[in-house]
Amino acid sequence: MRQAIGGRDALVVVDVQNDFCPGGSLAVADGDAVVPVVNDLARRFSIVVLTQDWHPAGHISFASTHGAEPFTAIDVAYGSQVLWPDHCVQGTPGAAFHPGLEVPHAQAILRKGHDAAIDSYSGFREADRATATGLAGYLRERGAERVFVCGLATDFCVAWTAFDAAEAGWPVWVVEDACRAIDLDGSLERAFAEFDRLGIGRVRSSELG
Ligand code: VGL
Ligand code: ZN
Repeated sequence: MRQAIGGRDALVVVDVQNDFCPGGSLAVADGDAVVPVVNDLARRFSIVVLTQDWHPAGHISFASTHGAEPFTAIDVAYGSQVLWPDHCVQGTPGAAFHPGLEVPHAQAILRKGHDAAIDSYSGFREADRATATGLAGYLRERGAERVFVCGLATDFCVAWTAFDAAEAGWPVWVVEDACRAIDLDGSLERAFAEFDRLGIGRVRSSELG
């Protein structure tokens, strides 16, 4: 369905970082394909925020921290934690935005997952589901009335960011062609089911403008 984008619409661009693109340590298949789509999409929004996965070395979400295999899961204080290859370590090239990302008018960069003991897929709330990142307050103060989410990966950080935006009360859309998924053990299907349950819309970038 076509939708007009206006000054009170916010775009949250999630984790378009080298480690999630081909050649990166947690590469999402075809992850870099979102870059031109995101660049073009972001030009239609005046409120634009980038999130950046930003872990200290030895982060709780790294398999290496636990001497475990990547893509397995363990129980931690806040529940189940999927263990990933080391990725997006603060200040490393893998944590940098993809060099082709061109969103110079983005006003805020929200770094998440910076606490060694708590992961944060969501741009709004850490994985303990209690620690706020401040993004909701930021968007509220900017006057955002709808939230559009895109980036990497559809079924983890994009999904959790969309879930929390919806829970905070915003109408939310995921811009599907501006996302790519990891798809680990049915995670994409579960994310889509949750989008439906929470009333999160799915839209293509060509429908927005
Ligand atoms: C992400 C796994 C671990 C993401 C971040 O950006 O989707 N996935 N950290
Ligand atoms: Zn991460």
